[in-house]
Parts: sequence; C-alpha cells; structure tokens
Amino acid sequence: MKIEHLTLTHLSMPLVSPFETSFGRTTERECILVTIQSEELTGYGECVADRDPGYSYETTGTAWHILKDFIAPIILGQEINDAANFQRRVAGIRGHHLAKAGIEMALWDLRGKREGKSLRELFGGQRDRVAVGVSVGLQESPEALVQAVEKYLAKGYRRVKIKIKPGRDVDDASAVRQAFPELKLQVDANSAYTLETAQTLQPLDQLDLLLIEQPLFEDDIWDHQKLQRQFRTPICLDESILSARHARYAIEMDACRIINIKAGRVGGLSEAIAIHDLCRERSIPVWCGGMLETGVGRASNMALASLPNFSLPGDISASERYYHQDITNERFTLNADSTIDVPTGLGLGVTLDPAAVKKFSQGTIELTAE
Ligand code: OSB
Ligand code: MG
Repeated sequence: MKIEHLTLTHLSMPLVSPFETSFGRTTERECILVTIQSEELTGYGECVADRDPGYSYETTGTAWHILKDFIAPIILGQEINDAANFQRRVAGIRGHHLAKAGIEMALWDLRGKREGKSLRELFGGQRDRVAVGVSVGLQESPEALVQAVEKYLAKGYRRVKIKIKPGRDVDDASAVRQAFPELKLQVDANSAYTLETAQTLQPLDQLDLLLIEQPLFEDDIWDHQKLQRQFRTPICLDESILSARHARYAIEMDACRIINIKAGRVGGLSEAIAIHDLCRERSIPVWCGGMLETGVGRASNMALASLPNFSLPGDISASERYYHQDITNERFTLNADSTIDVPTGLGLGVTLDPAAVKKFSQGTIELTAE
C-alpha cells in the first residue's frame, strides 16, 4: 500500500462527565485523529495522547510534532504493507509510542479494507462479544462514589474499577465493597504511591479485589515486585509495561500477576498482540485498558480484546459513558450481559461523521507525498 496522503486532526471532545484520576481531572478529552489515504482507500487511527503529560510524557502537542516532523517524512510515498514494516521504519524514533500507535492503527484499518477483513479476523480474534466494565473516576466522597457505581450497575455493568490516590483509597474501596459485596471490583492508582506510602493500602487485601492496578512509579518494575510479595491481591501493571520485553521482565520478576494492555502505550496493536501472546504462554491473564477513546480507538480496542487471553473484562464502556456525540457514525452499546459486540465491518468497522470531526477539531494538517 503506497502511503499517499496523511491528515492529522487535533480533536477536543467534551466528556459526558469529568473524569478524575490521581494525576488530574479531564473535562474535554483531546486526541489526534489520523487519516491515511492509499490507493483509493482511507484508513483511520486514533493517537490517544491527551493534552497534559499526566498519564504519559506524551501529549497531543508532542505527538503532533513527532507525527508531522518525524513519522510523516518516513512513511509518505512509501510502500507499507503491514505493521512490522511500519515498525521497522520508525524504529529509529525512540519512545513516542502513542504517536506511533495512532499511525499503526490506521495502517491496520487500511489493510483490513484492502483484504476485505475485519480487524478481528486479521488478528485471529475468537469472540464476537467482549466482557467489559467501567472505570469510575474519583468522586467527592465515598458516598458519592457508591452512588456513581450504583448508576453504572443499573446500566448493566458487571465489573467496576475505581480510581484511588493517597487519602482516597481504603475508605472509598471499602464503601463500594460494603454496598456491593458480590461486585467484581478493582482499583487503579496511576502511580500515586511509593513502596513506603503503599503500606497504607494493606486493608485493600481484605476486600476481595480482582486486582490493584499500577500503585507505584510509572517506570518501576522492581518495587512492584516487592509490593506484590506483601499482597495476596494480584498487582496489575499499566504504565510500567511499554513493550513485550517489559512484560517479560515483570512476569519473570513476579512484579505483577495480571497485565493491562493498551495498544497506544506499547507503540501499536502489533506489540499489544505480542504482549497478549507472551502472557498467554506464561499463564498471565490480560485485559484491555482504555484511554477514553472515540469510536475509532474503541473499535480498535474491541478487536484487540477479542483475542483469547483477554480473560478479564476490559475498560471498554459504551459510547454513552464518554460522549453525547462521537466522531463515528457507529455507537457502541452495552449488552444485558455486560458485553459489547466486536465490530464486523472491514478494518476497524467504523465510519466517520465529518460534521462531528469538524465540530471538535482544534486544527488539521494535510501532508502529501512529494
Ligand atoms: O489508567 O487506565 C487508566 C483513562 C485515561 C488514562 C489512563 C487510564 C484511564 C482509564 C479510563 O482508566 C478507561 C476508559 O477508557 O474507560
Ligand atoms: Mg490504568
């Protein structure tokens, strides 16, 4: 596929309700929509970098720079038929996984459209629906949190993740557990603790949680291993796992017993699949994390999560949990059994609503092969 034309669109989309984590509060979620044209076909990708460097050092600003000034010149006018070829070309660009992953997603979409297959088919995904949960941000108080959780349970979600931070952890989680004794419940700290301050989390071990996600530093594996030894509850790594190599280190060190896979964080869907495969061999369950994606990134997450070792419910909620208006014509809805259907159309299986893209656009740039 000759890469003829690349369009970047910086989007800012109002969330249905603010989303607060240990690193900050988001009311408008930013991202970069990637559009690639090749041989009469159009592929879409979503770069999940947000406005602020709270989750990752990458931002919409840094991703824009890397995409425009480094990745575009490498790929425009080139024959790129698969993800492996793309990754070889960008191997000289260190880091910037969120930027690279946005392009890789668009290349998968193109490839699916060219070969007449859905992403799920290209990946060898086995499920046609995926078990999902909801990630609930920090609320005003434990009581408000219980109410927020209750609202999602009423919608049919059967697995809940709550965000925690120092001072807002044991009481919040205990309140939810007390209100819903049977609920599949997990917590996510987004790196808000040190090995020392994480000692206050010890009571969480009695709450029958599915997992404790990323308690320590975003670049740590070693101290997580020490912490895992002190907890019965599985530790799950998110931020710390940037590649299949990191996943192997963490597994071999017993720094975690579960891994959250996000294609953006690891540099693309191909690396996400490699982590899935490694974890499958090593009997480590994985689940698909989320970055408040638009319909484009959500479709990609659904295809990824159709792979067999995604054995825990993903942070992939229905479109209405995030956006009143999305950029895709398709909206994802929750089935009664807390699952979402995997798209079956070609490639990602979604189409864009150009008026919505225009409405949320903060700026766009068109790059063409010379
Ligand atoms: O740590 O999993 C995270 C959203 C943005 C950045 C980081 C995280 C999250 C979420 C939301 O938890 C998951 C979703 O998309 O629903
Ligand atoms: Mg997380």
